[in-house]
Amino acid sequence: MNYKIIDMKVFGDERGKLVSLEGGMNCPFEIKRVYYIFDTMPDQERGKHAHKELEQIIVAIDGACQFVLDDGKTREEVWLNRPDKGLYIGKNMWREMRHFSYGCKLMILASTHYDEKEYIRDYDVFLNEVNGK
Ligand code: T46
Repeated sequence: MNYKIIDMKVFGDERGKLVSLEGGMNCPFEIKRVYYIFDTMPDQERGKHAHKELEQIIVAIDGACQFVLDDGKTREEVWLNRPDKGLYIGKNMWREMRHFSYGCKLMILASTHYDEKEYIRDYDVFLNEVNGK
């Protein structure tokens, strides 16, 4: 499975806490894009796609949600619920996001600019890409 949880160093003192992500260091790729997801709803699902090239780190800055990760052979569920844990997802991994807490906020660091052509949004096409060759 081409994903892992990254434990981020927390710089904390009486003023609060701070986490830093740096491309090529604790983030394993150079960061080309940052986007965030907010105003999420518990009954709504997102994702349901894979990427041919994109690598990402996803952080639940606030709240929680569940990721389903699928490499075409195995499915695993991962909860994101801490701002000091990042979910790294590599290439060719199907992802689904669900069970969002109200007001969950996700920050995502991405290795490429946005390119809709690089998405695989059909699960059968994904299975064919990863298993069918
Ligand atoms: C992913 C998960 C975690 C853009 O115009 N630029 C962007 O950088 C992104 C990410 C999206 N968009 C547009 C494309 C759609 O019209 O925003 C709209 C919503 O995107 P999407 O339905 O793909 O959102 P999610 O939450 O299903 O998936 C997103 C990312 O697209 C995806 O790469 O891994 O978050």
